[in-house]
Amino acid sequence: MADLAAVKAALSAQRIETPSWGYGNSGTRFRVFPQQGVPRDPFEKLADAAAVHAATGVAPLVSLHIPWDRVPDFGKLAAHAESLGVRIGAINSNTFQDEDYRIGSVCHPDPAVRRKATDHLLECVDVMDATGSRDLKLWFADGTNYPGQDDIVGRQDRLAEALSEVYARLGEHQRMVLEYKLFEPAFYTTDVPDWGTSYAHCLKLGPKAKVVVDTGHHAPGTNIEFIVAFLLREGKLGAFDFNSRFYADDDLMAGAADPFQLFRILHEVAKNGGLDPAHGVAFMLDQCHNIEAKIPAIIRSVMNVQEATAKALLVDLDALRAAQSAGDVLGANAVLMDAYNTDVRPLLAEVREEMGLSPDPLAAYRASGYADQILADRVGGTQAGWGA
Ligand code: LRH
Ligand code: MN
Repeated sequence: MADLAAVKAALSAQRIETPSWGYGNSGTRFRVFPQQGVPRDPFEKLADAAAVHAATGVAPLVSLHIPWDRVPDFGKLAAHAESLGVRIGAINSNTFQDEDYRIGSVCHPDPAVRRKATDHLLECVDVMDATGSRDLKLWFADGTNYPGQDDIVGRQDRLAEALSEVYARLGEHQRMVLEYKLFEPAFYTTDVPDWGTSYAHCLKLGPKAKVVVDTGHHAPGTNIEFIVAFLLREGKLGAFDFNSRFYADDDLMAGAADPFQLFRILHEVAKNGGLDPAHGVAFMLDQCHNIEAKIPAIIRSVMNVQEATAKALLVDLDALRAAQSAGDVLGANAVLMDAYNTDVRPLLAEVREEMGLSPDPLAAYRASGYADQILADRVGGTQAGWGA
């Protein structure tokens, strides 16, 4: 039987990082539907993140994206975060929106473009120095659209060169976490398409380089929890970008499309020490709220991750191991399904109350009046978005 006190302690100690871009306008290539009350700058994005943390108690970190969140003084932004009770987390680079990056950035055939892209990554490390962030989060849109367009091995050489230059720049307590993605915006090759490619580059780079698993970046039918278990065993799982999808990189709310998959992932995380802060796994959301209210959507997503985590922590590991070693296929599966089929909402409500919070974060947010306040305050100016 799971130790309930230990389960509750782990749940109140959970830390989920929310994405600054999740608070801004976003959409698809067909339309971006702006919403009233959306932040106009990184300071207002931090305020929205603080509202999520106030309601949930487990979301004190906000990841930034450069240049979307570029400000003249990142120290001042970090101090503003502190004053709101949150902290700046991972710094995301962006080498996918500049005109020069049409056929690549760090993998581009032109050394001048590669230099520009690498300098941007180095600038992001400067930002980390100013914000006190641990992680440089790297995702490259780099790839090709047609066979023969460029040399696959040549592009890997260029990627490795840029990564090793940036790796050498990292401070003692800093890391780089390398995200992979099967396709889009490139549709023939993607230079970091899968966990194996990211893992291989991270192995070569060294202990400060780890893999990011974005749950929306796999081919349909991929067993993501296998990848998670493998990377945890190797000590190379750096971070998650949680979201969910029905088809491709839909970036829907975590746990919305496939709560059972999120549970299976968190089960591998929980049983392999991934929840232990010493393991250094960052749990981030990477989502876009194209049609739904953004702050409630992020609160709901944090709750979905909490529920999947609670169910994973309730797995009776002794019974599971006993059934597994006995080759009791149905017995072992039943142990996991018992945990998954457990309604953990009363347990989480209790944990929140013991943390001095409302048992229902969404009701707490509604009661805070924050939504009406930002509607009234945020008139005029330019709403934040991807600027794509
Ligand atoms: C790429 C990605 C990456 C971010 C972007 C916002 O699809 O998952 O993590 O840079 O979304
Ligand atoms: Mn991502």
